[in-house]
Amino acid sequence: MSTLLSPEQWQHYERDGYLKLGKVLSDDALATLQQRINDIMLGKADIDYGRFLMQLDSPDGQYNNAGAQSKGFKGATLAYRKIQDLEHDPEFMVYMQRPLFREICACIYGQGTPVAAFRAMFMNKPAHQGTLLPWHQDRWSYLDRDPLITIWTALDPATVANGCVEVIPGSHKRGLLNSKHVSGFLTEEQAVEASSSEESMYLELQAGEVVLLHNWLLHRSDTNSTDIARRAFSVCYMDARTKSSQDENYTLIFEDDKSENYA
Ligand SMILES: O=C(O)CCC(=O)C(=O)O
Repeated sequence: MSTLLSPEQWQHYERDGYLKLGKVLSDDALATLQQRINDIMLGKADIDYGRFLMQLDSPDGQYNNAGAQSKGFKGATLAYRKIQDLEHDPEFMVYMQRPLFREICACIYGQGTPVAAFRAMFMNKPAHQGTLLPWHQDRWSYLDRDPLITIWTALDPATVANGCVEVIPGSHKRGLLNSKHVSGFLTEEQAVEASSSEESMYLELQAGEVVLLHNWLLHRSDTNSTDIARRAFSVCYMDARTKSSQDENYTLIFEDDKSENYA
């Protein structure tokens, strides 16, 4: 039973496939994560960089020209596009394990279900850069079941001009649109159709605000034409019993907790 989110909020989430939660990070907690991610990008964090996937931003905004998606440091710069495996960083892990997120996962996967991080990633649109991310749904064909929820936290104001996430409300109900693509990207024809949708909307957020995203919700994001970076932390939580044919190990975030009183 959810205590932190109201039935109306859950109805909104089920209908539209997304839900804005408002400000979840206090100013102090926000400043801590902003500083931490900059330290990681600049090579100043006391972490084993070999455990983190780090991808540089695209020089021209094109998705296919973004840097290699591989483990390890790629140089001291704020121009990273993606940093994954942040569950290995204590500051980000503490945030991911907040009771609010535990409760949301319990509502989605069922009380007591162990929950792992499929991915915990920093998604960045550096000032006057950024990479266009095409329309897609978040699913991966090598998993034996689909992860259902992503919790996306704005670490900077996210606006249309700096490349906030754009969604098509309710599109999660259409099911998987391109089951042939390993990670849920649409075909060219499907993407053209999605782009002409008059129903799409931009998820503009203040820094520290959070939005829940159903993993089948159609979404994309553009480049950044402003002086302000668009940093965000996006965590896809999945049932920890999920099996991957790629032999990957996933970090447990919430243990199998049968207690009714964990919130
Ligand atoms: O942050 C973005 O621009 C998009 C991120 C995304 O696709 C995700 O979090 O699943």
